[in-house]
Amino acid sequence: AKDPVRVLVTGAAGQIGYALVPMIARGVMLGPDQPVILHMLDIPPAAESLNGVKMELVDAAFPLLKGVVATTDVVEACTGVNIAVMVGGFPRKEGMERKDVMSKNVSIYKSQASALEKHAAANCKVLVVANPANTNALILKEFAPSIPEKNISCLTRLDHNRALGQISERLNVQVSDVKNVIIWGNHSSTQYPDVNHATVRTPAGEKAVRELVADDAWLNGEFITTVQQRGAAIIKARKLSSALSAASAACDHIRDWVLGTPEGTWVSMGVYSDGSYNVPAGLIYSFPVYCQNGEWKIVQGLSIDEFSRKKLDLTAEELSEEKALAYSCLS
Ligand code: NAX
Repeated sequence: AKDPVRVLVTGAAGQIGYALVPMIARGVMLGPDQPVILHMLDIPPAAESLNGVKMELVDAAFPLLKGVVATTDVVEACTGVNIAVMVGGFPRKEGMERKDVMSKNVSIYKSQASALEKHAAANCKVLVVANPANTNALILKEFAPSIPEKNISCLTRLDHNRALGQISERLNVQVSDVKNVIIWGNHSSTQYPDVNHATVRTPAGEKAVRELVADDAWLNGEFITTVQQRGAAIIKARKLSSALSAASAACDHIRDWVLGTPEGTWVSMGVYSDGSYNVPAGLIYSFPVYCQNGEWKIVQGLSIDEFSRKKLDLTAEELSEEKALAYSCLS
């Protein structure tokens, strides 16, 4: 039998946490033959509720779940973890300035970076979900210099999956037959959902999404804004932000990272830019990636037309501004 993998979920008493921990304990993230030990962190006001989640995990009698650590102590939470899913953060409340929210999250991610660096297992993989996800991940990277940058990422897989879902609905095809959409840039409304290289599996072979949809006005307009604004549409409908889809996307992200992407299929991940596609180096930016042997690699050589170029640059500019704002909170 395999040794258990220790998975940290921060903000585990929150809504994404509540959807995510049972998925992990059922093997959705790491596979049906991989035992897990869950580490759950939240802050003292949520301690009682966190303990309730722990009670439910015990009550669910998950065969793969070999242990649960539920704590408000960041060192205890981070000790020995192989995977860290950072969902905890400070939400933007009505009337708050962007800078105030940034400042709260910068201080959270700075201190959690140090705890992970000192206490996590060697080669721990980190996924930041909490917003502003790309910039929180960047702060985490800056303050955990001994964690290799290839081990730090942020979640744009939900946006990626939303794009697959929109194409599947529009063409009335199975979502599992659609692949290779791309989310470029920030997990925000400036993200660029790109279908220029996406395909659909049909009985007559693989066909380009552009060819099948045959409506560039929709693909360059409503499709993009629907994906960009989907989070807001969920809030409007549910009076709560996306949770089950975010939790599921976090599992997809880690699963593909650890176990690999299928041959010929890429996914979107927020990763440290090396300057590929003329995206400024030093930002955490969402790119198309292949994963193999536990490592991601940016897909190279895709053609970028003029329309796309502008959109890649716009979301990069927003990330550069966020980075500057985050740094101004440090001083
Ligand atoms: P909730 O407010 O339900 O849960 C957040 C939890 O984090 C709370 O239990 C809170 O007590 C805890 N927390 C706050 N500060 C903490 C700290 N310093 N250490 C540990 N825990 C802490 O929010 P939820 O709906 O679960 O969303 C969580 C985060 O995900 C938010 O930042 C949200 O904006 C972000 N999202 C990111 C998405 C993505 O695709 N990247 C999509 C979904 C979601 O909007």
